[in-house]
Amino acid sequence: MAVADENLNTLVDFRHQRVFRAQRGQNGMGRQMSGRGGEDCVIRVPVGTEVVGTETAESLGDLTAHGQRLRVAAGGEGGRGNVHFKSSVNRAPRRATPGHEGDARELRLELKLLADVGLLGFPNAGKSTFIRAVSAATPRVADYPFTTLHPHLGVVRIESDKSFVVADIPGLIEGAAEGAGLGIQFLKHLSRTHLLLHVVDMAPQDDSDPVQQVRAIEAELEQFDARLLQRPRWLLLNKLDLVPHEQRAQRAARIVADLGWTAPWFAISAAVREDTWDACLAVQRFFDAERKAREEAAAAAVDLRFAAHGDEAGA
Ligand SMILES: Nc1nc2c(ncn2[C@@H]2O[C@H](COP(=O)(O)OP(=O)(O)OP(=O)(O)O)[C@@H](O)[C@H]2O)c(=O)[nH]1
Ligand SMILES: [Mg+2]
Repeated sequence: MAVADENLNTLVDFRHQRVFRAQRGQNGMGRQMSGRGGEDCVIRVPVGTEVVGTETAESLGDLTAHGQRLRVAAGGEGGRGNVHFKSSVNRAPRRATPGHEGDARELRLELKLLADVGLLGFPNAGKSTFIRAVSAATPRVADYPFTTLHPHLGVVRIESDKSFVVADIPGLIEGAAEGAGLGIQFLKHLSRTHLLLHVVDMAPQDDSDPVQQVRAIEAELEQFDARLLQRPRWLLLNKLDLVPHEQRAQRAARIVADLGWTAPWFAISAAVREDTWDACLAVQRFFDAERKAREEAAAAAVDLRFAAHGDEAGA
């Protein structure tokens, strides 16, 4: 039995213990006693864990809420006691069945973060700086690549009852899909997000070109999972503060035009928190609209059902 536990954040405990055994069922006994069923073995996993059967590679389920339980293998059944074999002929049977071993099953646990928004970008683009600017999360920020080695989550609280979760993941570089840099292993954390924020350094100190950098990340995404490219993705043109005032609008407009970018984009400075909040408000509006559309679709489905029943009644 796997149980989601919000107090756990990682699967590291499973490095040490890899085999879990539920109890074997007890044998059946005399005196009208059946053997007890084997006790379930409870495995605590972080919220967001997906359990996959290794043999079939089939997902057995997602544990997405604290306390949610998933039966991944059955414990041993108890044996039946002699009373089950009693008949009019044999009133004191000496028979009972043995208890059984439980299922043995090889499983793979995969932890996927439950974030609404995923940050994406080259190392040093300013992803961690952004999440620090807009949430209470405090991932390390430094001027060398691969400062972030593990994903971090930050909650962006817009109003008391409106918030969304952003995942900061390690930077990607060209060739990540083939394992360069920290590789692309972290992209799986983006699989459940609804919106990607692609952070780009719009004022690179070397001669790299922001447009090229966006294209490079897109190519990695496509290689990893083309569906990620279909996901809504907005641009955060970061480090605006490094661009002289009079060039800002023009520089941003040129990048957007060169990319042929049609989705929303924002020129921001994560370091001095310029326009970072505007971007977050837009993200919240995106989720509000998404929720409204979902609710309307659900309401329309109900209407249709009523209409269908109405027709039946009329016929
Ligand atoms: N001037 C300026 N510097 C910034 C801004 N945002 C980030 N930086 C700097 O850029 C460097 C990298 O920032 P990080 O937030 O660590 O970048 P990251 O994208 O998380 O990098 P990795 O974790 O290595 O992938 C740090 O030195 C930051 O201080 C910004 O808006 N303006
Ligand atoms: Mg970082």
